[in-house]
Amino acid sequence: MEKLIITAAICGAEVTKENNKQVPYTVDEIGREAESAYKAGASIIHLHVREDNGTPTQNIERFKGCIEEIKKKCSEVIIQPSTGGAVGMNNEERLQPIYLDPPPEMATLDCGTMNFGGDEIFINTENTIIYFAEEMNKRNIKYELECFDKGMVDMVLRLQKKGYIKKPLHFNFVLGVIGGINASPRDLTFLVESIPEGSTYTVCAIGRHEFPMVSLSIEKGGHARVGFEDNVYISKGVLAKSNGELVEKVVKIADKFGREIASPNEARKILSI
Ligand code: KMH
Ligand code: ZN
Repeated sequence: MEKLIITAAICGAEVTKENNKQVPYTVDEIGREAESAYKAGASIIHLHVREDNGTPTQNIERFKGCIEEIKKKCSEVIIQPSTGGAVGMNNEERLQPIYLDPPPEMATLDCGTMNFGGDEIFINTENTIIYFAEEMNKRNIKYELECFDKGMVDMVLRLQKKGYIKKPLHFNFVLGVIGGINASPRDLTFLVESIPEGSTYTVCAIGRHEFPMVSLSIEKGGHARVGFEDNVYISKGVLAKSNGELVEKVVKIADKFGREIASPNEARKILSI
């Protein structure tokens, strides 16, 4: 089977130090967590950034500072800024990291509107998705297609046929968000069977679902994403000491299934970056 690409979502926009005091906010903390994940085997860092007090931001200068810090510590790692940001941010605010110079190699592209727990709505209209895709196309940025539900996969396929979204397609199936598809083997199989041949996919799942769903993806030939954004526990009731510890656990699972771990350059090849 293809080597395994591990993505570490080290920070997120929703999780806080109250959930796990190791959740990084400052530039130094972001650098520390990225390095721990990279050293453990991650080839992609999915990056959100925060103000020092933990407030999520998409500020381009903050991204620049964090990316410089990560590059100092792990120069070869692929950095994938979020264009999802946090619920409630507007499109221009969210898109800021794609205007970095040089542009990032990758960025996320969220593929549909959804409930996001409580009264929250994560808004990604069809026109927003087209606009984000076209802005990324101009800059040759590889999008990771964030699909929280099956209808979002269908949206990607429709926009690919219309020429807005370019192949080869790389999906991230996000399982278990309240308002999205469940984290179950049946649901993951449904998603995997819905994407065209020649596509790649990674899987992440919220909380206790993280390791069972990532294991299933590894077994099926997909890739794996873990990190504090999705889950702060290494096992039931035990907080993870770092993102690196979560990545180490994935490496052990991969070994059981005979999957070798892709370096960042190998990941670039697999993803056609
Ligand atoms: N924070 C969520 C509202 C992404 O990074 O593109 C959106 C999110 C997806 O995390
Ligand atoms: Zn994210």
